[in-house]
This record gives sequence, C-alpha cells and structure tokens, in this order.
Amino acid sequence: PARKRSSYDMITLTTWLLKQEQEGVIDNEMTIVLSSISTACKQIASLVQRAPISNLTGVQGATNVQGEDQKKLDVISNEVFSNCLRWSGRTGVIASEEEDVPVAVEESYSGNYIVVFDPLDGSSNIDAAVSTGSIFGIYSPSDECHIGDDATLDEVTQMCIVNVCQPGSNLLAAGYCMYSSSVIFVLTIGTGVYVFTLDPMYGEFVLTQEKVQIPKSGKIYSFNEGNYALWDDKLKKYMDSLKEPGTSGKPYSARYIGSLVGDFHRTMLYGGIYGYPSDQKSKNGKLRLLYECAPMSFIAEQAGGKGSDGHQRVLDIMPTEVHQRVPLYVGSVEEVEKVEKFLSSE
Ligand code: AHM
Ligand code: MG
Repeated sequence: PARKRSSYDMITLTTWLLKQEQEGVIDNEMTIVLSSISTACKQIASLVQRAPISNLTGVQGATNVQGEDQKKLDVISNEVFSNCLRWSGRTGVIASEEEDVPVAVEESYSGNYIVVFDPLDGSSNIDAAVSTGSIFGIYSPSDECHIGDDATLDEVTQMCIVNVCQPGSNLLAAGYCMYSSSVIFVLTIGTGVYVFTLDPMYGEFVLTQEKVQIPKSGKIYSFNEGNYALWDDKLKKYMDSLKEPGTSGKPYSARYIGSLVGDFHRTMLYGGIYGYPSDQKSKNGKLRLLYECAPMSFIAEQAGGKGSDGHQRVLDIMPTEVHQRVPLYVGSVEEVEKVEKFLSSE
C-alpha cells in the first residue's frame, strides 16, 4: 500500500534502516552495507540521467567474461558499486556481472557480508534513455570462508567462489534500484518489500510504499516473443493460450521493456508474469542466477509472489558457477503456476 502521510512526515531510507537496526532486524554492519549500496545507486542514477550530456552513451570497446559488449556506463557503474562497497568496510567478497570472478575486499573491518550485484542491468536501453536498473543480493559468509595468511591468489579466488555460490534461500537482503521517470529503490530484508523514491530536491530516498503485495493473478505478460520460433512446444502452447480472449472476451496484454528491473517492477505492482525462458539457442535462458534471478525471486516471494525456473523454486537452486544462467518465470502466484503447469504437461 502507498504510504498516507502529510507533506511534513517522511521516512527516509536512512531513518528506516536505523529503525530496523534498533529493532534488531538487521545489525549495524548490514545497515552500513545497505546505505553504501543506496549511495552507489544515487551516483549511478545521476550518471544515467546525464549520460548523453557527458558523452557516456555507447560502448566501451571491451567485452565482459560472458562475451557481451560492455557499455561505458556498465564499466563506470561497476566501479561506482565496487568502490562504495569497498569503502563501507563491511563486505568480505563481492561478485559482479561485469567481473570474471568474485573478489575479496581487503578493506574489510567487520561484517564480511557477501554482495552479489549487476551494477547496470538492461544497459542496452541506455542510449535511448529508457529504464535501466541495478540489482543486488546480500549473503552472510558461508562456513568454508577461512583461509590462511599465506594463501595464494588462486586459493583466495576459490574461497570467494565458494562463498558466493549460495542458494537464494540464504539471501539476507535483496533489492534493486530502477532508473526511470522516478528513481525507485526497492528493498527486502526478509520482512516484506519496501519501496523508496528518490526525492531529487533532498537527494534522499523517501519511503513511498510498504509491505507491497503482488496481485495473486494479473493479465500482463512480459516475454521477448521474438524468440517464439526457438521455444519449446509446451511454452508455445502456453503463450498461445494467453492470447485466447477466454470468457472475459479480453486476452492478456503484452508489455516488454527489455530491462528486467523495469519489467519486474511493473509486474510486482500490477500483477502478471515476467519470463525469460530457455530456447534452442540459449539452453539455460539468458538471465544469471546469482545477481538477477535469485534477488528478484526473493523480492517476489517477499511480496507474496513466486519465482520459478519453470520446474522448481529459483531460491532452491544451488549455483555451481558464478555466472550461471537459469530460465526465469516470476510474478503473480497464479500466473507462474500456470506456466509451470504447461511446462510439466505430457
Ligand atoms: P544485461 O545484464 O546484459 O543487461 O542483460 C539482461 C537484460 C535484462 O534486463 C532483460 O530482461 C533482458 O536482458 C532482455 O534480453 P533480450 O534483449 O534478449 O530480450
Ligand atoms: Mg544484467
């Protein structure tokens, strides 16, 4: 629900976090990590908004470990995010879509939280000033985190990979920031989903919605249907069924930005389903488990929705690789269950 309040009664992300800390929901270290992330997001929001003016559109000229062209803003946003986390001194290991392997953070004083993130998702939209977003997830270190002082770089990297490869069900917090007509910061610390909107006058995120609930069903689907010919027959049947007018006389509506954060945010508020299936060319779909599918599924569940790979709960998947891809179906419970039913039919 939207928060009803007078113009002089506002809760900022900072005060909200301090309240959660006071009530013992999160510890002091987590408060610092989350506040560092929100600072990174504010900085990225400003870079994204001014990109055409500061010549930050276009490609950087390099490809990341996944063979994708890196945009200038992909690289800069990764730096902004990493630096904010480093300086927080509360993260032990960070893993990013834009880095080959997860890295240990040297300036870690305490906390040792593990942060996975996609600093700028949907960056193909940047040059047209269409919505993009940052996605993050936070884990506590796994037990196998101990290494000796004389560990080699390979051993440290291995330790980092072990720490990062945790199932989404271990997530302590997850969120995203959407850079759109408003800059929206969405967060869950396991007690529901809270939405904060950046007030450009104050430069603060202000609480605008609390305990968001995804409608149980919804008549909007969000898939890249350009891949239809490459889909499995069961999925094609599901897609065709959405276009049947049915008893109401009105079929589903299609909405697709091509920006997970934007498409997910609309799905969460209006209901419906977002899907990125596997196909003949991409056997595991496109989206990455660790820093795209798991955080979004955690947020969906916290809002009373569902995140599935078509057969199982995304949060139950044990990652074996940092940049592992999985199919994703996320949104209203009934809509996700509907696609699961089609996919498991004989
Ligand atoms: P990216 O991490 O390289 O930006 O790719 C992820 C994006 C998602 O935001 C979006 O949902 C999807 O890729 C769109 O892919 P497609 O262009 O194949 O529809
Ligand atoms: Mg991405």
